[in-house]
Amino acid sequence: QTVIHLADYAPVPVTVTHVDLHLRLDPLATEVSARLTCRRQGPGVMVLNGEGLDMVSLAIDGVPLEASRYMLTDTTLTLHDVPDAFLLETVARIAPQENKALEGLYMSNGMYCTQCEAEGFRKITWMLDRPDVMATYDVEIEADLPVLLSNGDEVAPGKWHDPWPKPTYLFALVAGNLVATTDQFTTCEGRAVTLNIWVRPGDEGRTAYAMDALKRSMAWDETVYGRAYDLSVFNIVAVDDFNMGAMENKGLNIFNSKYVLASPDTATDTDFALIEGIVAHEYFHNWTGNRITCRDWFQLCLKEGLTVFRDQQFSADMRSAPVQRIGDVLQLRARQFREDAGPLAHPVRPESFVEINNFYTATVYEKGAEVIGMLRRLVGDAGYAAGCALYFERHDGQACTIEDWLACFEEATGRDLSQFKLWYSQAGTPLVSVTESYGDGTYRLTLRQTVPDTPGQTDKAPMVIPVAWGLLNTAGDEVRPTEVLELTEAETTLTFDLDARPVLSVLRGFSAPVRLEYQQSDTDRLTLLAHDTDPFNRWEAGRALSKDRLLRHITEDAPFDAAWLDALAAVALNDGLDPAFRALALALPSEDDLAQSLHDAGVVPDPTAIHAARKRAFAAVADRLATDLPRLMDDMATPGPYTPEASDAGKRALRAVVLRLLTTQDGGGAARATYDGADNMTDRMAAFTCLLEAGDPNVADQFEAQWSDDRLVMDKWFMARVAHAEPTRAVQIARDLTARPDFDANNPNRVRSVLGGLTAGNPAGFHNPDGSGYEFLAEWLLILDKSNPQTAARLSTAFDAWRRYDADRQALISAALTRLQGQPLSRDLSEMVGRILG
Ligand code: HT7
Ligand code: ZN
Repeated sequence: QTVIHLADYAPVPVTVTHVDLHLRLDPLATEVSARLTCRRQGPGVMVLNGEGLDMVSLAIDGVPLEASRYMLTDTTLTLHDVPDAFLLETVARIAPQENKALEGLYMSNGMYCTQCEAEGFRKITWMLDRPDVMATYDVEIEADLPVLLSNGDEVAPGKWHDPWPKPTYLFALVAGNLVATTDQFTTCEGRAVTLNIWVRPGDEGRTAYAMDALKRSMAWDETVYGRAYDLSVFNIVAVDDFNMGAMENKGLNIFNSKYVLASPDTATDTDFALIEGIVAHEYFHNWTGNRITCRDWFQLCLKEGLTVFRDQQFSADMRSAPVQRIGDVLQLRARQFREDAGPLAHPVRPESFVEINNFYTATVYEKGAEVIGMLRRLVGDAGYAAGCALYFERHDGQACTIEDWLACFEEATGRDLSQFKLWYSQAGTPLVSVTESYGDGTYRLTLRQTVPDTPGQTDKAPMVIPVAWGLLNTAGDEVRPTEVLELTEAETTLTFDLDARPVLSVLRGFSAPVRLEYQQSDTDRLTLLAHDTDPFNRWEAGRALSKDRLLRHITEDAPFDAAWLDALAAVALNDGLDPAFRALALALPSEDDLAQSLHDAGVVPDPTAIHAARKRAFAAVADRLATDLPRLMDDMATPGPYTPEASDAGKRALRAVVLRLLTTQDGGGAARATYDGADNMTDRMAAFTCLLEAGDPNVADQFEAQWSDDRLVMDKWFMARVAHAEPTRAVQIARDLTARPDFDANNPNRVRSVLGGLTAGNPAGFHNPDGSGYEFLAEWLLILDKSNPQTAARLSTAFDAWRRYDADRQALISAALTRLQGQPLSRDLSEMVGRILG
């Protein structure tokens, strides 16, 4: 395995400034003619990337190249003795129909499409396939298909010109029988832009929400970041077979159809929110990623962390900011903290990799976004705006590094960011311990930070941690509003004169991606839950109380205490609070969160016991609220036609939690009534999952009979069947589902529904002590790896927390991974298995 190191970066000796492509499309014999305008910029030979290409011809400046002047391997084309400036002409032949890895040029439902990030362009033609080579493009597509799309502006049918220099990873091509929903947007610079969303015929009724989200994103980026769109057309295409969520190709975004298509009948509120966020994310890349790109793949967080931060800001502005923040933190803790705590931990800017596709991670994306949020907190809103403005002005059209980004903030604000930069290089979630004392009118608050060891990294230096905090009195009134303490040393103590012992609200708004070690009393937590002025910490206090109860009751089957149940009930019934917030407060910590917390406390988690304790806790909450539940269901009704607006979605979210509570009491009566009466997919799915858990014998067939023709809805069905199965039956159900004719192993959405439904959706089922879950996953990883290594490698992360568990489970997982290692694996999966095993 070749390991690539950040330290080895060197610019190319010969670069490409313009790419002229002509593609004659054919499922098994597509011909790709490329004319590359090349220019020497330093000493050395020119090595182009090319993989799985059949060479038809090769010429320089119109003269066929003699064999002695080049060398062709499976992955490279090396040219010797090239002039200082020349035209390189190649013709390659490829077979898109046989490409099941969904990288390069491939076919999905008869349509041609591309995915070039990170290194897919080399599967289309020979080129310097790296982000620091930026070229303008002319593309001509020949195919007997009605819609032929590429980047930039269409200059003639099937002919496209992209005037903005871009790296190969932003190249895209789509050809197929597609229909468009079209709209217009006029930028603040007066440019008229045609907006198209291209879908398969029949799906055009489901594009309105994505179009609306696109127009709002364009307006928001102009208002908040001063960034306007720069071409006359912006195309989005929906594709069914896609490895990730979406791709920001210049002027031609390609989306997993799951993140474009939505109607009230087929998509849930969560789907609508995801569509809004992902449409915004890909659009925002036009500036953070496309106009200013990454020098090399180690700088991935430069575009991804920043763009996630921007899409989170956008969603917070479109919806409830506190609810958005709580959701973002839940995601961060579930995915990134888990990653940071295990064998796959790596810095936000990794220093080496074998396969870059394995580093599109929660650390690069979500922790990368948190780092931007901390930077903004440290330099202030005005400093952040000034730093961004300088970045856009100075680096437009360039391929940049984290150093370039930080230098803009240092210059714009005069602040030294050298210690802050450690956030990019030190892996692991810092632990901040909080201790406090009060006596003789003095309050003393001490914060200590440690950064845990992670693979390849020990003895880490203290980081800059912005800790937002405030104080309440025991009656719940705020006595000190929010201040930000910049923790830069291993330990810091603050002292204040106060008349009475305060209640501390610390890490308000989750001001830094750290774990807190803080033994706060129940009384203080109850005060914060009832009164904190910081909505995030209000929720956090309730979560800490719930988690504490659950952790205690995993090993002891005692009644849950009334104070906690009363506090949850008070939030649930508080009509002054946003229903979405109430729903979040009532949702108990996840099974995986509890397993990690037990592990952190030195206790070996038992997934079966965790599942049972969570069920008991849920039943206890339901008992406490029993008389109120039917009224709450009625109060949260959303009369009138469905709208995906956050206010209605919040009510439906609370109804869904209430329905789950009611189901523990009535065995599914209310869920059945909701299912039968539902006029939207959000309510229907909420009821469906309750009925599956209640063991309703008919609902799975009933759902299937109604929706079997709808692939996206059926993905939900596949996932719910596994995630909401009784844990001892989950593996068998998953196995049976993979044997169905409509289980398509080449469709990543379907595969993720079943395998993710088990590994993430049903941890007690996946960790069945007989090891059947591990066997099942390993079998499928091996199958998938043959056709789609990227998806296989991603799914293998389900094994990453294996060292948390008991010796028997560890032995079973390690045996499954070792067996995998003994097989011929892709670079993607073998790197992952090796890192997970450690
Ligand atoms: N920049 C994209 C990341 C990406 C990707 C997307 C689809 C398929 C394969 C991919 N490999 C990498 C998505 C984004 O962050 O916006
Ligand atoms: Zn992105």
